[in-house]
Amino acid sequence: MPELVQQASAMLENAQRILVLTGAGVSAESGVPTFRSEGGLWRSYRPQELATPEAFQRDPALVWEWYQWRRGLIAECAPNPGHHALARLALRRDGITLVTQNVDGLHHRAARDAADSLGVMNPEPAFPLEVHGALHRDRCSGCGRRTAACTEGDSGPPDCTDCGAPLRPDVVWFGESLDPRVIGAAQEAALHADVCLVAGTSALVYPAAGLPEITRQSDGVVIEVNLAPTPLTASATLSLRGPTGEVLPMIVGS
Ligand code: BJW
Ligand code: ZN
Repeated sequence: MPELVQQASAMLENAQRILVLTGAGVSAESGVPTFRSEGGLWRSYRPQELATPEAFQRDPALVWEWYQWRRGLIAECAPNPGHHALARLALRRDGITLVTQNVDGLHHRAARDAADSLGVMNPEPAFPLEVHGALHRDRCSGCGRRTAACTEGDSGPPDCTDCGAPLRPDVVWFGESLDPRVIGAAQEAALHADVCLVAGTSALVYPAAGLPEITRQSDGVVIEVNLAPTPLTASATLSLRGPTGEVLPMIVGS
């Protein structure tokens, strides 16, 4: 492991452009449940009943209640050393594109903390492309207008004040298209990256899971950090086994 850490650090140090792709594992040490690992949400809940447009049409109150519960959980969580290390990396160096599948907003919070502690005015370079949306926003299911997440509405989703359709969390459900500008920017960054650093994702959900392959096919290297093997492991240049909260600060600096 120390040798792999050294190799990964050197690859990152020498890279001009780095794409970092994160998943739920990066927030696990903050107390945010993952989806598919032990204790993950999809081990107790069926995604078809909660995270599809059909589920929301069938039972908007159930889906809304589940997301309000998750918003409450996330409100109790704070960024961990993995988030902090990535945020500081993005503010210290040019050429870093952070892409997250997470909807918890913890990378944003880490970016603001890092900007404060480094005395940097603008935290934006450390804000990730959020390819699966963000829980801190709602979106109207009718007209698409985005608003800050509603903290009320325990008995079901509130109605849009513009068109009267129910609000929903501004996240991407199965079978829904990702915002083409957001996933397009991530794919562009993957194409030009010398290194794709993939942290805490099962790499099962497409198109996000295809980003490392784009880097690899354009002669970049892929470094994976995960507690367990994934479909990416076999083709990764380096695969580091361990918690992201410990391994990321070791390879990108803290
Ligand atoms: C640690 C750790 C620690 C734990 N340290 N590691 C190509 C092939 C097959 C299927 C498809 C395909 N293209 C599209 C599809 C369909 C589908 C898909 O990919 N299905 C597969 C699952 C089979 N994709 C879609 O539907 C996407 N849309 C789309 O493609 O649009 C075009 C289209 C339109 C119409 C019809 C068909 C296509 C949308 C996907 C949206 C995913 N949404 C969710 C929910 C978001 C909202 C919410 O939060 O509720 O996104 S599902 C869930 O999975 C969430 C996550 O972002 C995503 C990925 O999960 P992630 O982050 O990888 O977490 P886990 O839990 O899976 O893994 C955690 C990992 O961390 C594990 O490996 C652990 O070992 C590790 N770990 N602790 C280090 N401390
Ligand atoms: Zn509306």
